[in-house]
Amino acid sequence: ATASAAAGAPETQTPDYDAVIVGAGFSGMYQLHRLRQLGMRVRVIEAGDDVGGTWYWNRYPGARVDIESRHYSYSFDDELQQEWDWSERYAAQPELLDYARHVADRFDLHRDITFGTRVSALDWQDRQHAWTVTTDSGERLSSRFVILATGCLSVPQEPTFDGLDEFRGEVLYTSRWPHEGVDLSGKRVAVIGTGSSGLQTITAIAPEVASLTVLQRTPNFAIPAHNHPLTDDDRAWIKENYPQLRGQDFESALDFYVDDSQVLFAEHDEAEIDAVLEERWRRGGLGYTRAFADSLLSAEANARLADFARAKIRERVADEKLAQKLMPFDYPVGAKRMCVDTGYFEVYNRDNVRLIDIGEQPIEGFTASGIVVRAPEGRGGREEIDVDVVVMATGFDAMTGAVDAIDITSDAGSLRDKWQDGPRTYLGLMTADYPNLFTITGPQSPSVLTNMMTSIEYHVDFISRMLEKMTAEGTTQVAPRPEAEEHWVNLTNDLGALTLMPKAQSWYMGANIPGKPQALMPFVGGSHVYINYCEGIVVGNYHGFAFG
Ligand code: FAD
Ligand code: N01
Repeated sequence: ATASAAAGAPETQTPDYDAVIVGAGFSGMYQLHRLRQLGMRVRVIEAGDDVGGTWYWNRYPGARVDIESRHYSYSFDDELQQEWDWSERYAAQPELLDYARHVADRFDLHRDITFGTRVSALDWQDRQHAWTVTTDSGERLSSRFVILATGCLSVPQEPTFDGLDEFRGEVLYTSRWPHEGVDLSGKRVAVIGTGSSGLQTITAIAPEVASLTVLQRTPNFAIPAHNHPLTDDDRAWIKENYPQLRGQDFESALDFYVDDSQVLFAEHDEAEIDAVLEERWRRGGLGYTRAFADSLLSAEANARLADFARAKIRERVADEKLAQKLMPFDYPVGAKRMCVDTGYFEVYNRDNVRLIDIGEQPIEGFTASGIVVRAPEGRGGREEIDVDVVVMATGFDAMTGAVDAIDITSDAGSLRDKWQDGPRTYLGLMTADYPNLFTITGPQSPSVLTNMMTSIEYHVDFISRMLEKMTAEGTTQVAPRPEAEEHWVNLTNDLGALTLMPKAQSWYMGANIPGKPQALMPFVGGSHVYINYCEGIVVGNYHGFAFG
């Protein structure tokens, strides 16, 4: 049932809704606002009990953005950005959730959102040009369009360990942290996972817990945040400069301006290189890898960035052997998501913190009182670590997890089957044979490699413009042409293969989920390139899309 084959007016009555949006994080909220402005009848369905998505669910201690708030915030409404005051350079989760609630109140979004309800199935009705949407409360409704605002990092990865059920302490997931908070003071705590969530949690709880055991499978590169409270003057400056800041964001590779270098590594002389890296380190944040134009293309350039970052770890950790264990050696900088930290490595100078390298001391399982690992080399046998609380900071089934969790079918069969070897999309926005179904920041768009707020706004605007055009023209169906999709899949894969990204076992590659097909999921060509490409497609009368 491709769009072109099914061209023509739909057979029966008007669907219940013009659009159903799945998810009420920053994507779903803005999409609702935009479609309302077009006069569409819209319903949002959200599994959580409030807006905010990521910032509703991830309430672990220390959770905060790794992109400064002046970039990581909505740009679509000037009054909104002028009236909102960020308290810190990098906002923390409670403030981000407040911000999401403020936006929902300000634009009166709640009345069109059904909370506490999960979309379980979507079935395309080719003759009606509409989707049948089924929820876990048993409701069925029809909608012309469905927009998946389901998030790239919204399905937690919950690894199993032998004996976990027998553990009598508390098991907490960073991604589903209890809303009432948890008092960890004086407790013996273990954290499994040293990605961004793990690093932030570890840094925040180390001073208050009795003992902290960190179980590290892969060490991570971390760049200092240099976070600080914003002064009134800072806020005034930001508000005054928003037009310029936002303009720069939409024109940059990462969707936030970090002064991307245009100079290749080899064009620098030796003396310059350290100065360039020191300056990037001083600025802090994710712009570190933009120090050279080819940081993620040239193994030599990348190795230098890695050496420099490792030397910084050495400076921060008193014990040399421990510092060595905390250094990543096995993958290029930036090929796994870098962390942005505030005092992470210094945590290991504390007497109450112990690092277990899972490579040397694998986790053998759990007992009623704690975790069993292999004893340190030379000692033989097992070691039992008694703890009161285990924190799983074990990540997400990223990018495709939330889409795959919904049973999506059309005449072409199941989308899960279509994507069994990896996602296939056109522009990361739609997939052939599943008409009128959009993914915001979907796989094969820049999404997770960028400031997500900017990527979200661009996708929402793209979708909204397309639906406005369709309404004006009286068309009721759109899908990518299979050959356009084939081209885009090949282009994104080929671009990815030119970079160092596939050299890491990362969640970008699906490598963190046992059995998941390995494919580089985000588009690596830069958001500025992507936006220009998409705008070219719009100018070309939505080249590659078939309307009916
Ligand atoms: P989400 O915020 O994930 O919202 C999706 C919503 O859809 C969720 O509320 C979920 O409950 C709902 N949902 C999913 N499936 C269904 C279903 N079947 N039925 C009903 N509802 C469903 N990005 C950055 O750019 N900068 C950062 O600093 C940054 N920090 C992050 C920190 C953490 C801890 C995490 C986990 C992610 C971070 N991200 C960051 C990425 C972040 O996910 C995005 O920035 C952004 O919040 C995504 O918004 P979203 O609305 O697209 O998705
Ligand atoms: O998840 P992760 P995350 N046994 O997948 C380990 C965003 N974010 O929630 O690396 C033992 O990065 C796993 O080990 P390995 C950001 O985009 C941003 O931390 O696979 N260990 C890894 O160390 C980020 O990248 C912020 O070898 C196991 C960790 O668990 C993304 O969300 C904050 C294991 C998971 O790390 C995901 O980050 C938080 C097992 N069975 C999140 N399974 C900001 O700072 C997994 N691990 C803005």
